[in-house]
Amino acid sequence: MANGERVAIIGAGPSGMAQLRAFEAAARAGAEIPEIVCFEKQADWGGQWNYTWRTGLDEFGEPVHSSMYRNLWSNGPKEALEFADYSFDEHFARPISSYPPRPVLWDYIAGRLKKADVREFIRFRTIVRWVEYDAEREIFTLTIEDLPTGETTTEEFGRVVVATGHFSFPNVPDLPGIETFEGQVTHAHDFRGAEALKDRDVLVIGSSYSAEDIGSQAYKMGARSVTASYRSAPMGYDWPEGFEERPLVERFERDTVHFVDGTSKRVDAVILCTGYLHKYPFLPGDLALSSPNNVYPEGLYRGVVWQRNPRLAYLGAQDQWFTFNMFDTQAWYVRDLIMGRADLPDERERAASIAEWRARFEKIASDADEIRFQADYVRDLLEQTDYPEFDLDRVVEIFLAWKRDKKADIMGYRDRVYRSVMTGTLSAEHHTPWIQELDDSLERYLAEKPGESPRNAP
Ligand code: FAD
Ligand code: NA7
Repeated sequence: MANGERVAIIGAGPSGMAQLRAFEAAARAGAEIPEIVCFEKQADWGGQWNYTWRTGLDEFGEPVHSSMYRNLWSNGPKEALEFADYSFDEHFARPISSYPPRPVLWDYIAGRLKKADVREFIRFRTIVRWVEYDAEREIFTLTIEDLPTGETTTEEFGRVVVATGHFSFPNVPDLPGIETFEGQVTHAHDFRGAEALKDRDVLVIGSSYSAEDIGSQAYKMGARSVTASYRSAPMGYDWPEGFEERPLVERFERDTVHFVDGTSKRVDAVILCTGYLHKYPFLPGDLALSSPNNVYPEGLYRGVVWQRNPRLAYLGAQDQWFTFNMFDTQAWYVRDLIMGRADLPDERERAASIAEWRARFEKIASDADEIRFQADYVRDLLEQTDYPEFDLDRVVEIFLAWKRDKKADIMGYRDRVYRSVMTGTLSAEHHTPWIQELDDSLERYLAEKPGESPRNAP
């Protein structure tokens, strides 16, 4: 670590919070850590998990970051994302269910840091507008704006960690005839709840997580029908009556959508679940990652170090089966590189490593392959640092069980329970089946029975 080197972390979502935790863990163990500043444009931490009712632009005229909606429940088992250094048992002091709603996971992520006193490193409501690199001095100059006052300043850093996520800038295709559609058109990024879709005929476009979950939300809230339109392949679940899949849209005509198989349907609302763009408006082209959403984006050594300038790192840039504990292993490794505890190989060696992983990535043939690929990726990072070890093969098994449970019952899988890899605790059953649960608050979730007061609230 260069003497007095300062580290900028951009974003205080789960990835940025992991980076803060990584440095804090080293400091707690007696190491001298560099000066850290974390810039966060929102008023609170948690990134996507920090729900907002706003859509479009926020109160400062900035793009709203979060794409999450009311009534969003974890779409994968919590046993697959649990931190190895802070278990759900430690946070909630009793078993909870395997698929908690958003506020419960937000509480868990925040709980780990509340004990760690790192909030003081975060400058909230502060946006990074631009990053400039001076190769001669090996210094980044960040232009930052304090959003409430509009005051703009510059600051110098030796290292930059980009933790701004990549599910915030919507990918919005221009579909033939959509300009004639008379109903409401939104992108998943702006979707905040399905209550208004009751008794409506709803079309979701896409066949990945957002289409599956927003379609399911619409069904749960009483939509008259849900149609999901796929481009490559249908999701293929055994959907309940009133929920069907159709191929790609050929064209819209006023209130009717025509599909490429020659069928058509009248719909009231269209939700584009067409994914997101990797977009880093604060980075010049030579520092900005550009990639489709996949598990091994080009240009990142060990999935984190920017090959063209290793003083820059990205966290959470890959498509995600693993989330919170993967961000941790990345953050621990980046911390160790910055602190000189891990050696960075030279450019050629890094390129060879990227090429090797990319070759393996190209051969991925199924979701199960992709899950194992990401587990091996996490394992590789885990072996480099002192992040507490955990059984990745067991996590893979949990992911595969989750896939089977979804296949068996797409509207009921969230009622299933799994055993923690970290503590061995078997999850509790939630008091209300997911399909009937309309209240996603922490209070109701933690109540032993609906209507009772919460027990052991953290
Ligand atoms: P983010 O959470 O996106 O956080 C990035 C942070 O950077 C934000 O706080 C943002 O305000 C800040 N930021 C951005 N630009 C700037 C700037 N220029 N200056 C300062 N700050 C900036 N994962 C799961 O594990 N389970 C789920 O059930 C799940 N559901 C999801 C549902 C939806 C709808 C979406 C979109 C994602 C979901 N995810 C889920 C994945 C989710 O992306 C990760 O869990 C996690 O939030 C990623 O963390 P991150 O810190 O990398 O990015
Ligand atoms: P994803 O997982 O990137 O998926 C995007 C989907 O959108 C995918 O099914 C794409 O089809 C489809 N797509 C993209 N462009 C088009 C066009 N032009 N026409 C039709 N379909 C299209 O994004 P999600 O929002 O589902 O998930 C992202 C994160 O949010 C994830 O982590 C979740 O936890 C929540 P394809 O299969 O490529 O043909």
